[in-house]
Amino acid sequence: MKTPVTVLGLGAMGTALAQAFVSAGHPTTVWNRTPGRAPDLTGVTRAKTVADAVSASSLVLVCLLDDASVQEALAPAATEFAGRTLVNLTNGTPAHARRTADWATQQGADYLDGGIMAVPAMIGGPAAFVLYSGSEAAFEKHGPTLSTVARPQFVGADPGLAALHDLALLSGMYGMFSGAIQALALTSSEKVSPTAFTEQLLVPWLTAMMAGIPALARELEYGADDAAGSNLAMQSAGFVNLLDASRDQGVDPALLVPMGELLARAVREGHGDEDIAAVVPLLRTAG
Ligand code: FVH
Repeated sequence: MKTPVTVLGLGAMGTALAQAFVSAGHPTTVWNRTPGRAPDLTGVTRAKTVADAVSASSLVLVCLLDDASVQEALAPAATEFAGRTLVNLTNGTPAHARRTADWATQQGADYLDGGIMAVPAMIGGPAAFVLYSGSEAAFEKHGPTLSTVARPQFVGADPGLAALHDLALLSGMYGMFSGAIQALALTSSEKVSPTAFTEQLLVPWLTAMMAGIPALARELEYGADDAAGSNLAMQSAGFVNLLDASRDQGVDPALLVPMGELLARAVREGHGDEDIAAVVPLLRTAG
C-alpha cells in the first residue's frame, strides 16, 4: 500500500499535487477552505475539517496562498499533528519557514519546507523540481513519495533554506522578465514586430549572456581573474543611453533605473575597472 497523503489547499497548485498523488495510487485526502473547489478531482477523500484531513495521513502537505493563510488554516488542527510530517509548499520567506518549523516541532511533528519550482501543469512531469529544507530524517523517509509530484532536492537542515533558494530563483526569473518587458516596450515604441524581435534577437542574445552567469558565480566564490572584458566604468557610461532612449521613445525606464544607480555607485566606490560580479557585494545591507 502506498503512503497515504493529505493535501491542504485545492487551488491550482494543490489540485495538481493531489491529482499527481491519486494518479500514482496514493490514498489521498484533501481539504479546502471553500468546499466544492476542484470538482473534477476524483478518487480523493474530501475531509470536512482540516483536523479530519490531518488525522487521515502521516504525510500532510499544505499549499495555500500565503503564510498568513497557512497559520490560519493549521491552528485549529494543532493537536492532530503529533507524530506526522508537515510539508509546507506555500510560498514564503525564510523567517516564515523557521517560525512554522518551530510551531510544528512544538506540536510533535517533523517539518519540511518546500519551494515548488514549477507551474501546476508541470507537476508530475520531468522538468518540475521542489527544493526542501528542514528535517533530513523526514526527507529521507518521504522523499520517494514526494518524488511523485516533482524531483525533490534537499538544500539543508535549516528550514529557511528552501525559501531562500526559491526566492533567489524567482528573483532571477523576475529579473529576466523585467528585462524582456523593457526590451519589448522599447521596440514596441516603433514598428518592430514583437515576435520577430523576440525569436530572432532577444532570446538568442539572452541565451548568450546567460552563459556568462557561471563565470560571475565563480568570480564571487574564488575571486576575479584579471581579464575583465566589460568593465563597470564602460557599462555605467553606456547605461545612461538605455535610460535616455527609453524616455525619448515615451517608455518608462523605472525597471532599469535601480541597475543604473548600482552601476554608477560601483564606479564611485572604486570598482570601475572591475566587471559585473563586483556589484553583488554592494547589494548586501548587513553582514
Ligand atoms: N500556481 C503557480 O504557478 C505557482 C507555482 C509555484 C508555487 N506557487 C505557490 O503555491 C501556493 C498556492 O498557489 P496556487 O496556484 O494553488 O494559488 P490559488 O490557485 O490562488 O489557490 C490559493 C489557495 O489558498 C487557499 N486560501 C487562501 N487563503 C486562505 C485562508 N485564509 N485559509 C485557508 N485557505 C486559504 C485558497 O482557498 P479558497 O480561496 O478556495 O477557500 C486556495 O485553496 C502559493 O503560495 C503560490 O505562491 C504556485
